[in-house]
Amino acid sequence: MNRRYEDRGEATPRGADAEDGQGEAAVRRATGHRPTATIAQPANLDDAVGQVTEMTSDLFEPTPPVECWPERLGPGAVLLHGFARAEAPALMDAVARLIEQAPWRHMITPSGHRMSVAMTNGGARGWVSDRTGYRYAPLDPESGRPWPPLPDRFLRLAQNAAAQAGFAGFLPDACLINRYLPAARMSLHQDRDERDRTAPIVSVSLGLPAVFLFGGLKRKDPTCRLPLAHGDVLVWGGPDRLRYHGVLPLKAGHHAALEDQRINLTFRQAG
Ligand code: MD3
Ligand code: FE
Repeated sequence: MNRRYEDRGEATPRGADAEDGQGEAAVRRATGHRPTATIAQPANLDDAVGQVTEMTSDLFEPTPPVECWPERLGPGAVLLHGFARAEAPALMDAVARLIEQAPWRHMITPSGHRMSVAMTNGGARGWVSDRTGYRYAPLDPESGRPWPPLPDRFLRLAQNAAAQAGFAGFLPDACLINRYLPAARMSLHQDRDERDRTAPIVSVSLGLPAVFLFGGLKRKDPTCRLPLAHGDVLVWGGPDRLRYHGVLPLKAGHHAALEDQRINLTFRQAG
């Protein structure tokens, strides 16, 4: 990730918002279709819906129907509404075990600001930031040990989601785990620290809802606001891979399972 703009965001509380304001009039959902199908009634959407229904039906037993539908946001970007919802408790168990090995920490940006989002990582590589810059590192700088391995369940979910969005063969080696408490945010930035940018990024939202901002390939391009709910999975690849994006300050609330938190898993092919 290029967090140069995170610095500015942390210093100026409305940073991401300010970016958003100017282009608001021009903003429109880039999506081609509205959510009109569910697991129970997959009839009238395109093939992708059938695939999602088929590939996720196992996950939803024994408590169907859980709503799950794909929404195309761009040529390489798909929002899989509810895709991880049935699995969320198991994902949270895995996160709880992982943070025993690699606890949450607030990283410091190169300009010396403490990020409002707490982070940790799983996988062969983890994203780190400090005064010297941003990078993917094989060792947790806090412990000097390798990051905890990617739980199998994480890997399967990320690969299934990528395949649904048309990115077969996704093999993430890094999972950055972000924890938002109320007011935490992520300013508009690009993710460009990964070596292979032909691979997509898969992100899983859990807990409190957030408003995601996605912009264009240039910082000044207008942004769209996209509400992200518990269980939503985003896939960004191809021509959308380098879009600017961010998260507005988290609104306080209570989520039945995650209480006052939002947790976001982002899977990357970093090395
Ligand atoms: C669009 N995280 O960790 S995930 C990040 O919700 C990050 O915690 C946000 O941005 C979060 O870098 C957003 C969705 C996401 C992730 C990567 C992208 C959207 C993206 C890369 C390119 C374009
Ligand atoms: Fe990002």
